[in-house]
Amino acid sequence: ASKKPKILVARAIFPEALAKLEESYEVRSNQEDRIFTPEELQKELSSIVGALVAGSERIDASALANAKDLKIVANISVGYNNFDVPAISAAGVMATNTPDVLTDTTADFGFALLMGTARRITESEHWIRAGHWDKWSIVNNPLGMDLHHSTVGIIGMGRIGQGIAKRALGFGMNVIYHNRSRLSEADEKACSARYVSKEELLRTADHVVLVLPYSAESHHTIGAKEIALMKPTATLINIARGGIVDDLALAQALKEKKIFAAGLDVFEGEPKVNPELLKLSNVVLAPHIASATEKTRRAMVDLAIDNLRAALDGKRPPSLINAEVFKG
Ligand code: 8YV
Repeated sequence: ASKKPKILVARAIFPEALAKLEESYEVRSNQEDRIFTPEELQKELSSIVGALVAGSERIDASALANAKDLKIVANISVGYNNFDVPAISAAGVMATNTPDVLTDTTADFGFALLMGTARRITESEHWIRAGHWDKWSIVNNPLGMDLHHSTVGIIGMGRIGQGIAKRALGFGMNVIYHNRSRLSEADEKACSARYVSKEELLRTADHVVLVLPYSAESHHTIGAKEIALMKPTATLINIARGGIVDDLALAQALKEKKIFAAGLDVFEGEPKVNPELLKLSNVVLAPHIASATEKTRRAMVDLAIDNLRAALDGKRPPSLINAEVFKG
């Protein structure tokens, strides 16, 4: 029998990263990438000391019920709404995420979605493929909304929100934001962002970008009532989490042209997408890819591994969420 500590890698990772892990650990890997059922996950966690997981794995009291040897769950993701942190802490398990390494890549994508939505890029491609180009005219084109000199309203002004604000400055945009707490004066200055109430943001922004973490409090931050405050010319971008937006209310509003368009990277109940959204042309859809560049996904896996190794070596993991569990 191997004396190496046993770990679980719950989703497929890059083969080189897996090979390195196998030098130090007995790895139960899941390279076939079939998502575990809650019962399977509970069983998998019962015989290991550390686990690399992703948003697809819900880590709560039930998942941890038999995890007597578990020391760390390392999320390959910055958002950790798949973690019930109090339950993980109660089980004496360290929880970690992957901040910073994905900030710029995710902010880039937020901007890509913003531009693609405002300027109707996917609709334009469909227009060409459907053979409509020969009917073009000055007025009959996929006419979009401008970004330059418009007002962008960012809800959730953490690292990624600030990254979007800095990019917006390059487009001469006016940046307003809303957040649980105000940024320091220095941080506000660095991205020339003005703090406003959520209501003022919704009423005045030409483009609303959502980058806040998901929680019970942020559930349906944007629903019918909030959309009603927005300009009919406004766009809405969600790169945060499904559930931050009431997708059905959004689909209804887009159908009735209450707002101009939406760009969505995340969905309620993903990977399923509300069928009402799929019927619309004024929505740009992406399959949760804001962090998905080769370089960044590798950096996320590497940071999750650094967290796992540190915890199993008795060191403080670099991105520890529940500091109270660490006994140095
Ligand atoms: C992940 C993400 O790809 O980091 C996050 O919060 O949403 C993405 O980068 C996804 O959560 C997979 O775990």
